[in-house]
Amino acid sequence: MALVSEIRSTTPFEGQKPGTSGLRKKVKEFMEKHYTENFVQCILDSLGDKLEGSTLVVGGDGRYFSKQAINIIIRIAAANKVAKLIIGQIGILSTPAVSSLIRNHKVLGGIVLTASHNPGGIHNDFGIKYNCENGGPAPTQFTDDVYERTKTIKEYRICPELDCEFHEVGTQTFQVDGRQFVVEVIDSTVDYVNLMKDIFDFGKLRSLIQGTETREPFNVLMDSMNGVTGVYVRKIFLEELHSGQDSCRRIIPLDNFGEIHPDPNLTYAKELVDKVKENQKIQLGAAFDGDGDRNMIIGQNAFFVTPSDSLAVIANNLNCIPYFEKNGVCGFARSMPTGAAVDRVAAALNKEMFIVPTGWKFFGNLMDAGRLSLCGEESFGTGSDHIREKDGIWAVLAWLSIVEHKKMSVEEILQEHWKLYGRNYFTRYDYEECESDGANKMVEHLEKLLEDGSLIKKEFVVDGKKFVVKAADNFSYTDPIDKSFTKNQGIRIIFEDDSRLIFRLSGTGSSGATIRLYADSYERENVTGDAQTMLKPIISVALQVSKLEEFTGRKEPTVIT
Ligand code: VG1
Ligand code: CO
Repeated sequence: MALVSEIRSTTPFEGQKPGTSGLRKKVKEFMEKHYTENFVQCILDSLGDKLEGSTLVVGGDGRYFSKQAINIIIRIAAANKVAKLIIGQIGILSTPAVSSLIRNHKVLGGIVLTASHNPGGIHNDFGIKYNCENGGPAPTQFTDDVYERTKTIKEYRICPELDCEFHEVGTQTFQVDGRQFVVEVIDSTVDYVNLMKDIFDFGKLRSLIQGTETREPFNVLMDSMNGVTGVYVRKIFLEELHSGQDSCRRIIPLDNFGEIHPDPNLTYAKELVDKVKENQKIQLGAAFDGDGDRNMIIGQNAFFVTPSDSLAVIANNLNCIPYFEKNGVCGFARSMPTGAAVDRVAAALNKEMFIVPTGWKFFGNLMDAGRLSLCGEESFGTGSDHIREKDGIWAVLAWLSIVEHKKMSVEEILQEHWKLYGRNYFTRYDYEECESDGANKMVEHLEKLLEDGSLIKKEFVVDGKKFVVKAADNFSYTDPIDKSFTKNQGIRIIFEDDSRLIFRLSGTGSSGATIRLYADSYERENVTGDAQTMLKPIISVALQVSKLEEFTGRKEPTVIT
Protein backbone atom coordinates (compact mmCIF):
# COMPACT_ATOMS: atom_id res chain seq x y z
CA MET A 1 0.00 0.00 0.00
CA ALA A 2 1.26 3.45 -0.89
CA LEU A 3 1.37 5.64 2.18
CA VAL A 4 1.57 9.40 2.38
CA SER A 5 2.92 11.55 5.14
CA GLU A 6 1.50 14.82 6.34
CA ILE A 7 2.61 17.91 8.20
CA ARG A 8 0.98 18.62 11.54
CA SER A 9 0.99 21.92 13.37
CA THR A 10 2.24 21.92 16.93
CA THR A 11 3.41 24.30 19.63
CA PRO A 12 6.53 24.03 21.81
CA PHE A 13 6.56 22.40 25.26
CA GLU A 14 8.64 23.87 28.00
CA GLY A 15 11.48 21.91 29.55
CA GLN A 16 12.39 19.47 26.79
CA LYS A 17 16.00 19.83 27.82
CA PRO A 18 18.05 16.62 27.80
CA GLY A 19 19.92 16.06 31.08
CA THR A 20 22.96 13.93 31.92
CA SER A 21 21.63 11.20 29.65
CA GLY A 22 18.63 12.14 27.51
CA LEU A 23 15.23 13.65 28.22
CA ARG A 24 13.55 12.10 31.27
CA LYS A 25 10.06 13.05 32.37
CA LYS A 26 6.98 11.50 33.87
CA VAL A 27 5.17 9.14 31.49
CA LYS A 28 2.12 11.38 31.66
CA GLU A 29 4.10 14.25 30.19
CA PHE A 30 5.33 12.11 27.29
CA MET A 31 1.71 11.06 26.74
CA GLU A 32 0.51 14.62 26.21
CA LYS A 33 -0.64 15.28 22.68
CA HIS A 34 2.37 16.15 20.44
CA TYR A 35 4.89 15.94 23.32
CA THR A 36 6.81 12.87 22.14
CA GLU A 37 6.27 13.79 18.47
CA ASN A 38 7.83 17.22 19.03
CA PHE A 39 10.93 15.84 20.70
CA VAL A 40 11.47 13.10 18.12
CA GLN A 41 11.07 15.59 15.25
CA CYS A 42 13.63 17.89 16.89
CA ILE A 43 16.14 15.05 17.20
CA LEU A 44 15.70 14.22 13.51
CA ASP A 45 15.96 17.90 12.53
CA SER A 46 19.23 18.18 14.44
CA LEU A 47 20.67 15.46 12.20
CA GLY A 48 20.40 17.81 9.22
CA ASP A 49 21.53 16.53 5.83
CA LYS A 50 22.62 13.18 7.22
CA LEU A 51 19.05 12.14 7.93
CA GLU A 52 17.75 11.45 4.44
CA GLY A 53 18.35 7.83 3.44
CA SER A 54 19.85 6.97 6.84
CA THR A 55 19.37 3.94 9.10
CA LEU A 56 18.65 4.27 12.82
CA VAL A 57 18.51 1.70 15.61
CA VAL A 58 15.49 1.90 17.95
CA GLY A 59 14.86 0.10 21.22
CA GLY A 60 14.91 0.38 24.97
CA ASP A 61 14.30 -1.16 28.34
CA GLY A 62 10.65 -1.97 27.63
CA ARG A 63 9.26 0.39 30.24
CA TYR A 64 5.69 1.64 30.12
CA PHE A 65 4.99 3.79 27.02
CA SER A 66 7.88 2.23 25.03
CA LYS A 67 5.61 0.64 22.45
CA GLN A 68 3.60 3.80 21.90
CA ALA A 69 6.84 5.78 21.56
CA ILE A 70 8.23 3.30 19.03
CA ASN A 71 5.09 3.61 16.93
CA ILE A 72 5.49 7.37 16.95
CA ILE A 73 9.17 7.07 15.99
CA ILE A 74 8.35 4.72 13.10
CA ARG A 75 5.76 7.10 11.70
CA ILE A 76 7.86 10.22 12.12
CA ALA A 77 11.06 8.60 10.80
CA ALA A 78 9.24 7.37 7.68
CA ALA A 79 7.84 10.83 7.01
CA ASN A 80 11.29 12.40 7.45
CA LYS A 81 12.95 10.30 4.73
CA VAL A 82 14.78 7.90 7.02
CA ALA A 83 15.38 4.80 4.87
CA LYS A 84 15.45 2.11 7.52
CA LEU A 85 14.91 1.40 11.20
CA ILE A 86 16.47 -1.54 13.00
CA ILE A 87 14.23 -2.32 15.97
CA GLY A 88 14.78 -4.78 18.80
CA GLN A 89 12.06 -7.43 19.05
CA ILE A 90 9.11 -6.10 21.08
CA GLY A 91 11.13 -2.91 21.31
CA ILE A 92 13.62 -4.48 23.70
CA LEU A 93 17.29 -3.50 23.54
CA SER A 94 19.60 -2.78 26.43
CA THR A 95 21.56 0.47 26.22
CA PRO A 96 24.84 -1.40 25.62
CA ALA A 97 23.12 -3.51 22.95
CA VAL A 98 21.99 -0.36 21.13
CA SER A 99 25.54 0.92 21.22
CA SER A 100 26.94 -2.31 19.81
CA LEU A 101 24.27 -2.47 17.07
CA ILE A 102 24.99 1.09 15.90
CA ARG A 103 28.67 0.22 15.64
CA ASN A 104 28.22 -3.21 14.09
CA HIS A 105 25.79 -2.09 11.42
CA LYS A 106 27.67 1.19 10.87
CA VAL A 107 24.46 3.24 10.94
CA LEU A 108 23.84 6.91 11.60
CA GLY A 109 22.70 6.48 15.19
CA GLY A 110 20.00 5.23 17.48
CA ILE A 111 17.10 6.30 19.64
CA VAL A 112 17.11 4.72 23.09
CA LEU A 113 13.88 4.59 25.03
CA THR A 114 14.73 4.49 28.68
CA ALA A 115 14.90 6.46 31.88
CA SER A 116 17.57 4.00 33.03
CA HIS A 117 17.51 3.48 36.79
CA ASN A 118 14.41 5.65 37.33
CA PRO A 119 11.22 3.76 38.24
CA GLY A 120 8.79 2.93 35.41
CA GLY A 121 5.05 2.46 34.98
CA ILE A 122 2.29 4.90 34.21
CA HIS A 123 2.99 7.05 37.27
CA ASN A 124 6.74 7.10 36.84
CA ASP A 125 9.40 7.98 34.29
CA PHE A 126 10.02 7.60 30.60
CA GLY A 127 13.00 8.81 28.63
CA ILE A 128 14.35 9.33 25.13
CA LYS A 129 18.02 9.57 24.29
CA TYR A 130 19.89 9.91 21.01
CA ASN A 131 23.11 8.00 20.38
CA CYS A 132 25.52 8.95 17.57
CA GLU A 133 27.39 7.11 14.87
CA ASN A 134 30.07 5.94 17.32
CA GLY A 135 27.37 4.29 19.45
CA GLY A 136 27.71 6.78 22.29
CA PRO A 137 25.29 9.27 23.84
CA ALA A 138 25.06 12.46 21.81
CA PRO A 139 27.44 15.19 23.01
CA THR A 140 26.16 18.36 24.65
CA GLN A 141 26.44 20.42 21.44
CA PHE A 142 23.93 18.07 19.83
CA THR A 143 21.50 17.92 22.74
CA ASP A 144 21.68 21.71 23.11
CA ASP A 145 20.71 22.01 19.45
CA VAL A 146 17.77 19.63 19.99
CA TYR A 147 16.68 21.69 22.99
CA GLU A 148 16.83 24.96 21.03
CA ARG A 149 14.60 23.43 18.37
CA THR A 150 12.05 22.25 20.94
CA LYS A 151 11.56 25.88 21.97
CA THR A 152 10.41 27.01 18.54
CA ILE A 153 8.98 23.93 16.83
CA LYS A 154 5.86 24.70 14.77
CA GLU A 155 5.22 21.46 12.90
CA TYR A 156 6.25 17.84 12.55
CA ARG A 157 6.03 15.35 9.71
CA ILE A 158 4.27 12.05 10.28
CA CYS A 159 2.91 9.13 8.29
CA PRO A 160 -0.21 8.39 10.36
CA GLU A 161 -1.42 5.36 8.40
CA LEU A 162 1.79 3.43 8.81
CA ASP A 163 1.08 0.43 11.02
CA CYS A 164 4.11 -1.66 11.74
CA GLU A 165 4.32 -4.58 14.14
CA PHE A 166 7.60 -5.23 15.87
CA HIS A 167 6.77 -8.43 17.72
CA GLU A 168 8.27 -10.86 15.25
CA VAL A 169 11.78 -10.89 13.85
CA GLY A 170 11.75 -10.05 10.15
CA THR A 171 11.91 -7.30 7.55
CA GLN A 172 8.95 -5.22 6.38
CA THR A 173 8.99 -2.78 3.49
CA PHE A 174 6.61 0.14 3.04
CA GLN A 175 6.12 2.71 0.30
CA VAL A 176 5.99 6.14 1.89
CA ASP A 177 5.64 9.24 -0.33
CA GLY A 178 6.92 7.16 -3.22
CA ARG A 179 10.05 6.05 -1.35
CA GLN A 180 10.95 2.74 0.26
CA PHE A 181 10.91 2.60 4.03
CA VAL A 182 12.22 -0.55 5.70
CA VAL A 183 11.74 -1.81 9.24
CA GLU A 184 13.95 -4.68 10.27
CA VAL A 185 12.98 -6.29 13.56
CA ILE A 186 15.94 -8.15 15.02
CA ASP A 187 16.53 -10.57 17.86
CA SER A 188 17.46 -8.34 20.82
CA THR A 189 20.39 -10.45 21.96
CA VAL A 190 22.32 -11.99 19.03
CA ASP A 191 24.72 -9.13 18.23
CA TYR A 192 25.44 -8.41 21.86
CA VAL A 193 26.00 -12.02 22.87
CA ASN A 194 28.41 -12.48 19.94
CA LEU A 195 30.29 -9.39 21.03
CA MET A 196 30.66 -10.75 24.56
CA LYS A 197 31.91 -14.05 23.15
CA ASP A 198 34.58 -12.16 21.21
CA ILE A 199 35.72 -10.25 24.26
CA PHE A 200 35.75 -13.00 26.88
CA ASP A 201 36.74 -16.65 26.92
CA PHE A 202 33.33 -18.30 27.40
CA GLY A 203 34.96 -21.74 27.63
CA LYS A 204 36.92 -20.68 30.68
CA LEU A 205 33.96 -18.90 32.23
CA ARG A 206 31.82 -22.00 31.73
CA SER A 207 34.30 -24.21 33.50
CA LEU A 208 34.62 -21.66 36.31
CA ILE A 209 30.87 -21.72 36.84
CA GLN A 210 30.38 -25.44 36.32
CA GLY A 211 33.53 -26.50 38.11
CA THR A 212 36.22 -28.90 36.96
CA GLU A 213 37.84 -32.00 38.42
CA THR A 214 40.16 -29.83 40.45
CA ARG A 215 37.89 -26.91 41.16
CA GLU A 216 34.51 -26.54 42.84
CA PRO A 217 31.79 -24.81 40.82
CA PHE A 218 31.67 -21.04 41.33
CA ASN A 219 28.18 -19.89 42.31
CA VAL A 220 26.73 -16.64 41.06
CA LEU A 221 23.45 -14.80 41.50
CA MET A 222 22.37 -12.32 38.83
CA ASP A 223 19.55 -9.91 39.65
CA SER A 224 18.05 -8.15 36.62
CA MET A 225 15.65 -6.19 38.83
CA ASN A 226 12.84 -6.82 36.28
CA GLY A 227 14.74 -4.72 33.77
CA VAL A 228 16.03 -5.34 30.29
CA THR A 229 19.13 -7.38 31.20
CA GLY A 230 16.90 -10.37 31.91
CA VAL A 231 16.86 -11.38 28.24
CA TYR A 232 20.65 -11.11 27.99
CA VAL A 233 21.29 -12.86 31.31
CA ARG A 234 19.10 -15.71 30.15
CA LYS A 235 21.14 -16.16 26.97
CA ILE A 236 24.56 -15.67 28.49
CA PHE A 237 24.26 -17.20 31.94
CA LEU A 238 21.61 -19.85 31.48
CA GLU A 239 22.19 -20.91 27.89
CA GLU A 240 25.90 -20.24 27.34
CA LEU A 241 27.51 -20.59 30.77
CA HIS A 242 25.00 -23.10 32.16
CA SER A 243 24.85 -21.39 35.51
CA GLY A 244 21.52 -23.02 36.44
CA GLN A 245 18.02 -21.60 37.05
CA ASP A 246 18.84 -20.61 40.63
CA SER A 247 21.59 -18.30 39.45
CA CYS A 248 19.24 -15.66 38.03
CA ARG A 249 16.40 -13.67 39.45
CA ARG A 250 13.89 -11.14 38.18
CA ILE A 251 14.86 -11.85 34.58
CA ILE A 252 11.54 -11.12 32.92
CA PRO A 253 11.45 -7.46 31.88
CA LEU A 254 8.32 -5.78 33.28
CA ASP A 255 7.06 -2.44 32.03
CA ASN A 256 6.88 -1.11 35.59
CA PHE A 257 9.89 -3.11 36.88
CA GLY A 258 7.54 -4.80 39.34
CA GLU A 259 7.18 -1.42 41.03
CA ILE A 260 10.74 -1.39 42.28
CA HIS A 261 13.42 1.19 41.69
CA PRO A 262 15.65 -0.62 39.15
CA ASP A 263 18.82 0.90 40.51
CA PRO A 264 21.63 -1.47 41.51
CA ASN A 265 22.88 -0.10 44.80
CA LEU A 266 22.79 -1.26 48.41
CA THR A 267 19.46 0.43 49.05
CA TYR A 268 17.40 -0.50 45.99
CA ALA A 269 19.02 -3.89 45.36
CA LYS A 270 18.64 -4.91 48.98
CA GLU A 271 16.82 -8.09 47.97
CA LEU A 272 19.95 -9.32 46.21
CA VAL A 273 22.10 -8.37 49.18
CA ASP A 274 19.79 -10.29 51.53
CA LYS A 275 19.75 -13.37 49.27
CA VAL A 276 23.52 -13.45 49.06
CA LYS A 277 23.81 -13.10 52.83
CA GLU A 278 21.29 -15.90 53.34
CA ASN A 279 23.02 -18.29 50.99
CA GLN A 280 26.69 -18.47 51.86
CA LYS A 281 27.35 -20.63 48.83
CA ILE A 282 26.95 -17.67 46.49
CA GLN A 283 30.38 -16.30 45.64
CA LEU A 284 29.44 -13.39 43.42
CA GLY A 285 26.20 -11.45 43.22
CA ALA A 286 25.40 -8.79 40.65
CA ALA A 287 22.50 -6.46 39.95
CA PHE A 288 21.75 -4.30 36.92
CA ASP A 289 19.64 -1.24 36.28
CA GLY A 290 16.56 -0.93 34.07
CA ASP A 291 18.45 -0.42 30.80
CA GLY A 292 21.42 -2.66 31.60
CA ASP A 293 24.30 -0.22 31.62
CA ARG A 294 24.88 -0.21 35.40
CA ASN A 295 26.18 -2.99 37.62
CA MET A 296 26.70 -3.65 41.28
CA ILE A 297 29.14 -6.39 42.30
CA ILE A 298 29.11 -8.11 45.68
CA GLY A 299 31.16 -11.06 46.87
CA GLN A 300 30.39 -13.83 49.33
CA ASN A 301 28.34 -12.72 52.33
CA ALA A 302 27.48 -9.61 50.31
CA PHE A 303 30.98 -8.12 50.50
CA PHE A 304 30.42 -4.83 48.67
CA VAL A 305 32.73 -3.68 45.89
CA THR A 306 32.40 0.05 45.33
CA PRO A 307 32.19 0.94 41.64
CA SER A 308 35.32 3.05 42.05
CA ASP A 309 37.24 0.06 43.40
CA SER A 310 35.71 -2.21 40.78
CA LEU A 311 37.13 0.03 38.06
CA ALA A 312 40.56 0.02 39.67
CA VAL A 313 40.60 -3.77 40.08
CA ILE A 314 39.55 -4.36 36.48
CA ALA A 315 42.19 -1.86 35.31
CA ASN A 316 44.83 -3.74 37.24
CA ASN A 317 43.79 -7.11 35.78
CA LEU A 318 43.07 -6.49 32.11
CA ASN A 319 45.45 -9.30 31.26
CA CYS A 320 42.67 -11.71 32.35
CA ILE A 321 40.47 -10.59 29.44
CA PRO A 322 41.26 -11.81 25.91
CA TYR A 323 39.99 -8.58 24.28
CA PHE A 324 42.71 -6.51 25.94
CA GLU A 325 45.36 -9.15 25.37
CA LYS A 326 44.54 -8.88 21.69
CA ASN A 327 43.96 -5.13 21.32
CA GLY A 328 46.34 -3.79 23.91
CA VAL A 329 45.53 -1.24 26.57
CA CYS A 330 45.78 2.54 26.24
CA GLY A 331 44.50 5.02 28.82
CA PHE A 332 42.04 4.89 31.70
CA ALA A 333 39.38 7.42 32.70
CA ARG A 334 36.86 8.16 35.41
CA SER A 335 34.24 10.79 36.01
CA MET A 336 35.40 13.50 38.38
CA PRO A 337 33.39 12.42 41.45
CA THR A 338 34.52 8.79 41.10
CA GLY A 339 37.00 7.60 43.74
CA ALA A 340 40.61 8.01 42.67
CA ALA A 341 41.64 4.34 43.12
CA VAL A 342 42.07 3.85 39.36
CA ASP A 343 44.47 6.83 39.17
CA ARG A 344 46.95 4.82 41.20
CA VAL A 345 46.70 1.86 38.86
CA ALA A 346 47.19 4.16 35.86
CA ALA A 347 50.31 5.62 37.47
CA ALA A 348 51.70 2.18 38.30
CA LEU A 349 51.06 0.81 34.81
CA ASN A 350 52.20 4.03 33.18
CA LYS A 351 48.92 4.67 31.38
CA GLU A 352 47.33 7.98 30.51
CA MET A 353 44.58 8.93 33.00
CA PHE A 354 41.63 11.20 32.18
CA ILE A 355 39.16 12.83 34.55
CA VAL A 356 35.95 13.92 32.85
CA PRO A 357 32.59 15.37 33.96
CA THR A 358 29.74 13.08 35.01
CA GLY A 359 28.05 11.25 32.12
CA TRP A 360 29.25 8.61 29.70
CA LYS A 361 29.16 10.99 26.72
CA PHE A 362 32.44 12.48 27.89
CA PHE A 363 34.38 9.26 27.33
CA GLY A 364 33.45 8.82 23.66
CA ASN A 365 35.92 11.17 21.97
CA LEU A 366 38.85 9.74 23.90
CA MET A 367 37.88 6.21 22.91
CA ASP A 368 37.38 7.18 19.27
CA ALA A 369 40.82 8.75 19.30
CA GLY A 370 42.36 5.52 20.59
CA ARG A 371 43.45 7.01 23.90
CA LEU A 372 41.05 5.30 26.26
CA SER A 373 40.47 1.59 26.88
CA LEU A 374 38.68 1.40 30.21
CA CYS A 375 36.58 3.82 32.21
CA GLY A 376 33.99 4.08 34.91
CA GLU A 377 31.80 6.16 37.14
CA GLU A 378 31.07 5.87 40.84
CA SER A 379 27.39 5.54 39.90
CA PHE A 380 27.78 1.83 39.13
CA GLY A 381 28.99 2.35 35.58
CA THR A 382 31.91 0.43 34.14
CA GLY A 383 32.87 -0.14 30.54
CA SER A 384 35.50 -0.23 27.85
CA ASP A 385 36.05 0.80 24.26
CA HIS A 386 34.22 -2.30 22.98
CA ILE A 387 31.19 0.02 22.76
CA ARG A 388 30.45 3.64 23.73
CA GLU A 389 28.13 3.05 26.69
CA LYS A 390 28.73 1.59 30.10
CA ASP A 391 27.93 -2.08 30.18
CA GLY A 392 26.57 -3.96 33.18
CA ILE A 393 26.90 -7.52 31.91
CA TRP A 394 30.34 -6.80 30.50
CA ALA A 395 31.44 -5.72 33.99
CA VAL A 396 30.26 -8.99 35.54
CA LEU A 397 31.99 -11.05 32.85
CA ALA A 398 35.14 -9.01 33.48
CA TRP A 399 34.95 -9.84 37.18
CA LEU A 400 34.34 -13.51 36.49
CA SER A 401 37.36 -13.55 34.16
CA ILE A 402 39.49 -12.09 36.93
CA VAL A 403 38.18 -14.55 39.50
CA GLU A 404 38.80 -17.42 37.06
CA HIS A 405 42.34 -16.30 36.32
CA LYS A 406 43.44 -15.40 39.82
CA LYS A 407 41.66 -18.26 41.56
CA MET A 408 40.76 -15.91 44.39
CA SER A 409 37.48 -14.77 45.91
CA VAL A 410 36.06 -11.29 45.26
CA GLU A 411 37.04 -10.18 48.76
CA GLU A 412 40.56 -11.59 48.46
CA ILE A 413 41.04 -9.73 45.21
CA LEU A 414 40.06 -6.47 46.89
CA GLN A 415 42.24 -7.10 49.93
CA GLU A 416 45.19 -7.79 47.69
CA HIS A 417 44.48 -4.66 45.68
CA TRP A 418 44.29 -2.42 48.75
CA LYS A 419 47.47 -3.91 50.12
CA LEU A 420 49.26 -3.06 46.92
CA TYR A 421 47.83 0.40 46.29
CA GLY A 422 46.24 1.58 49.54
CA ARG A 423 42.54 2.31 49.65
CA ASN A 424 40.40 5.22 48.54
CA TYR A 425 37.44 5.13 50.91
CA PHE A 426 34.46 6.39 48.97
CA THR A 427 30.85 7.16 49.70
CA ARG A 428 28.00 9.00 48.03
CA TYR A 429 25.00 10.51 49.79
CA ASP A 430 21.91 11.16 47.66
CA TYR A 431 19.20 13.52 48.82
CA GLU A 432 16.49 12.69 46.32
CA GLU A 433 13.67 14.97 45.26
CA CYS A 434 14.48 17.97 47.43
CA GLU A 435 12.69 21.26 46.85
CA SER A 436 14.53 22.84 43.90
CA ASP A 437 14.62 26.17 45.65
CA GLY A 438 16.51 24.93 48.69
CA ALA A 439 18.92 22.88 46.59
CA ASN A 440 19.70 25.84 44.34
CA LYS A 441 20.27 28.07 47.36
CA MET A 442 22.75 25.57 48.75
CA VAL A 443 24.66 25.59 45.48
CA GLU A 444 24.62 29.41 45.41
CA HIS A 445 25.95 29.43 48.95
CA LEU A 446 28.82 27.13 47.97
CA GLU A 447 29.56 29.16 44.85
CA LYS A 448 29.80 32.27 46.99
CA LEU A 449 32.37 30.54 49.18
CA LEU A 450 34.38 29.71 46.07
CA GLU A 451 34.21 33.28 44.83
CA ASP A 452 35.25 35.02 48.04
CA GLY A 453 38.10 32.57 48.54
CA SER A 454 37.22 32.12 52.20
CA LEU A 455 37.49 28.35 52.01
CA ILE A 456 41.16 28.22 51.15
CA LYS A 457 43.33 27.26 54.15
CA LYS A 458 40.21 26.95 56.27
CA GLU A 459 40.53 24.34 59.03
CA PHE A 460 37.91 21.93 60.28
CA VAL A 461 38.40 19.58 63.19
CA VAL A 462 36.02 16.66 63.66
CA ASP A 463 36.57 13.85 66.17
CA GLY A 464 40.23 14.80 66.42
CA LYS A 465 40.73 14.63 62.65
CA LYS A 466 41.91 17.88 61.08
CA PHE A 467 40.96 18.95 57.56
CA VAL A 468 42.62 21.92 55.89
CA VAL A 469 41.24 23.10 52.57
CA LYS A 470 43.90 23.09 49.86
CA ALA A 471 41.80 23.98 46.83
CA ALA A 472 38.19 24.49 45.85
CA ASP A 473 36.56 25.01 42.49
CA ASN A 474 33.61 24.30 40.27
CA PHE A 475 34.89 21.57 37.95
CA SER A 476 35.22 22.42 34.28
CA TYR A 477 36.60 20.35 31.45
CA THR A 478 38.08 20.90 28.03
CA ASP A 479 37.78 17.83 25.85
CA PRO A 480 41.33 16.95 24.76
CA ILE A 481 40.12 15.85 21.33
CA ASP A 482 37.56 18.38 20.09
CA LYS A 483 38.43 21.09 22.64
CA SER A 484 34.77 21.55 23.63
CA PHE A 485 34.45 23.23 27.00
CA THR A 486 32.01 22.21 29.74
CA LYS A 487 31.66 24.12 33.00
CA ASN A 488 29.85 23.92 36.34
CA GLN A 489 30.23 20.17 36.67
CA GLY A 490 30.37 19.95 40.43
CA ILE A 491 31.81 21.87 43.34
CA ARG A 492 35.03 20.32 44.58
CA ILE A 493 36.70 20.91 47.89
CA ILE A 494 40.12 19.31 48.13
CA PHE A 495 41.94 19.01 51.45
CA GLU A 496 45.65 18.97 52.16
CA ASP A 497 45.72 15.17 52.49
CA ASP A 498 44.04 14.98 49.04
CA SER A 499 40.73 13.78 50.41
CA ARG A 500 37.87 15.35 48.47
CA LEU A 501 34.28 16.47 48.83
CA ILE A 502 32.07 17.05 45.83
CA PHE A 503 28.60 18.53 45.55
CA ARG A 504 26.48 18.41 42.44
CA LEU A 505 22.86 18.37 41.38
CA SER A 506 21.63 15.34 39.48
CA GLY A 507 20.76 15.73 35.83
CA THR A 508 18.68 12.57 35.50
CA GLY A 509 15.74 13.16 37.83
CA SER A 510 12.29 14.00 36.54
CA SER A 511 11.03 16.12 39.40
CA GLY A 512 12.48 18.27 42.17
CA ALA A 513 16.23 18.34 42.71
CA THR A 514 18.51 15.53 43.81
CA ILE A 515 21.66 16.60 45.62
CA ARG A 516 24.64 14.28 45.41
CA LEU A 517 27.41 14.56 47.95
CA TYR A 518 30.56 12.53 47.27
CA ALA A 519 33.46 11.89 49.63
CA ASP A 520 36.78 10.25 48.83
CA SER A 521 39.65 9.80 51.22
CA TYR A 522 42.86 7.83 50.81
CA GLU A 523 44.60 5.60 53.38
CA ARG A 524 47.86 3.85 52.61
CA GLU A 525 47.92 1.41 55.53
CA ASN A 526 44.55 1.42 57.23
CA VAL A 527 42.68 -0.40 54.48
CA THR A 528 40.25 -2.72 56.24
CA GLY A 529 38.04 -0.16 57.94
CA ASP A 530 34.33 0.36 57.45
CA ALA A 531 33.86 3.05 54.81
CA GLN A 532 30.96 4.79 56.52
CA THR A 533 32.84 4.99 59.81
CA MET A 534 36.04 6.13 58.17
CA LEU A 535 34.26 8.87 56.23
CA LYS A 536 32.04 10.18 59.03
CA PRO A 537 34.33 13.08 59.90
CA ILE A 538 34.65 14.34 56.31
CA ILE A 539 30.89 14.02 55.79
CA SER A 540 30.41 16.12 58.87
CA VAL A 541 32.68 18.77 57.30
CA ALA A 542 30.54 18.57 54.15
CA LEU A 543 27.36 19.23 56.07
CA GLN A 544 28.97 22.15 57.94
CA VAL A 545 30.34 23.82 54.84
CA SER A 546 27.25 23.38 52.66
CA LYS A 547 24.62 23.97 55.36
CA LEU A 548 22.73 21.25 53.50
CA GLU A 549 20.36 20.49 56.34
CA GLU A 550 19.52 24.14 56.77
CA PHE A 551 18.82 24.72 53.07
CA THR A 552 16.91 21.50 52.36
CA GLY A 553 15.37 20.53 55.68
CA ARG A 554 16.79 17.04 55.17
CA LYS A 555 18.33 15.34 58.16
CA GLU A 556 19.25 12.13 56.35
CA PRO A 557 20.07 11.18 52.77
CA THR A 558 17.67 8.96 50.81
CA VAL A 559 20.42 6.64 49.62
CA ILE A 560 23.93 6.05 50.92
CA THR A 561 26.35 4.14 48.77
C1 VG1 B 1 23.62 9.79 37.02
C2 VG1 B 1 25.00 9.38 37.44
C3 VG1 B 1 25.94 9.47 36.25
C4 VG1 B 1 25.39 8.62 35.11
C5 VG1 B 1 23.99 9.05 34.78
C6 VG1 B 1 23.33 8.18 33.72
O1 VG1 B 1 23.61 11.14 36.61
O2 VG1 B 1 25.47 10.16 38.49
O3 VG1 B 1 27.22 9.04 36.65
O4 VG1 B 1 26.21 8.74 33.97
O5 VG1 B 1 23.17 8.98 35.94
O6 VG1 B 1 23.30 6.85 34.10
P1 VG1 B 1 23.14 12.34 37.58
O7 VG1 B 1 23.22 13.56 36.71
O8 VG1 B 1 21.77 11.99 38.04
O9 VG1 B 1 24.11 12.36 38.71
V1 VG1 B 1 22.05 5.87 33.58
O10 VG1 B 1 22.40 4.32 33.94
O11 VG1 B 1 20.84 6.53 34.55
O12 VG1 B 1 21.73 6.28 32.01
CO1 CO C 1 21.19 2.98 33.02
